[in-house]
Amino acid sequence: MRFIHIADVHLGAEPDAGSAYSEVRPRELWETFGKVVSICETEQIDLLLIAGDLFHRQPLLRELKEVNYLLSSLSHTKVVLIAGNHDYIAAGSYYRTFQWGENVYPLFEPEVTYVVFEELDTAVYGFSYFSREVREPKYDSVKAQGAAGCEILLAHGGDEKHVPIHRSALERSGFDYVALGHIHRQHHLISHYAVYAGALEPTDKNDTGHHGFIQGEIQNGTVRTEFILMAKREYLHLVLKVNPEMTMGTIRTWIRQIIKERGLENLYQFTLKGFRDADLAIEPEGLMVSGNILGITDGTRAAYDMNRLSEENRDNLIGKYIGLFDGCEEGSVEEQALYEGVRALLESR
Ligand SMILES: [Mn+2]
Repeated sequence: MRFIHIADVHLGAEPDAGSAYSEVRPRELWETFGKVVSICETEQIDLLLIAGDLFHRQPLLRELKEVNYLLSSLSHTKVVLIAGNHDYIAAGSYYRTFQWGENVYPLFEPEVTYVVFEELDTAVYGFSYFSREVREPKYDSVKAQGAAGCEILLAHGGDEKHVPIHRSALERSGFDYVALGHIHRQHHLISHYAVYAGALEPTDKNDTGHHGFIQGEIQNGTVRTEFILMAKREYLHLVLKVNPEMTMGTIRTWIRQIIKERGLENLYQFTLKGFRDADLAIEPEGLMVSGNILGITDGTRAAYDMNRLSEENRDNLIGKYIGLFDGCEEGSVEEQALYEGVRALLESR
């Protein structure tokens, strides 16, 4: 039995991307979702598992029609989905009445139910959110019922306000695979057994790292999973260590070079660290060389020549202040206080 597990597609979101991309980003979420569906078709995947938050908010009727059109085009793949905390089943939700294609199986109940696919000897379990928050650890008591040879749990949450998940309880639940959603970072909760697919595309500037989906196979009770990179863009938070030889011009060239190497499509946040020339004033706005830089933080320190400053200021407060830090360790809080203090004293002179 071969499956693809996706989560947190967040269709309808308008990610806080750089101004250069904010207009195309909502469409890209749809395109990547469409790409996953076409992979299911070309590879004749048996099951597509959608572990919640397919939509960023209450889905519009036309959005459901669009999704259903894509999913109904699948000639072989069965689709199972649950609603998460973002697309929870509200009182007036179109999820309540929507007529899905016959290969689509929503588990839209507030308590666990399951669907059995006899031809795959597989059962998929899950429940949906009916409110933005569910604080009960509802997965703790869920158990595989032996409804089929292969049993899968679709689950959404794992933090305090969204169904806290206890690993030990999950381990005892008896499933062959737990397809998790909600946490946007792809990772194994329990190796190969309980896996967060991560958001299909990053939807927030803090969704750093690779994004895509999980492709897996269950054979004779053995699960193999693999992460497939799929997202069109990645958010990168990078630290640049400057040195006193650098000017604004060289830093600008450096940033351009990094963006070229790491991908023009990606979205960047830079933090400058290290020692800059004491005469160099860093203006982050002057370093915004491309529309896909979301921010630049200056954390550099002026490279003061402490020996020279101490000599020149032997008779005043600056010299005495430097003297207090004699022998302080590199990178220590004391050293930081030394540089901050000297800067303040020089500026107030
Ligand atoms: Mn969620």
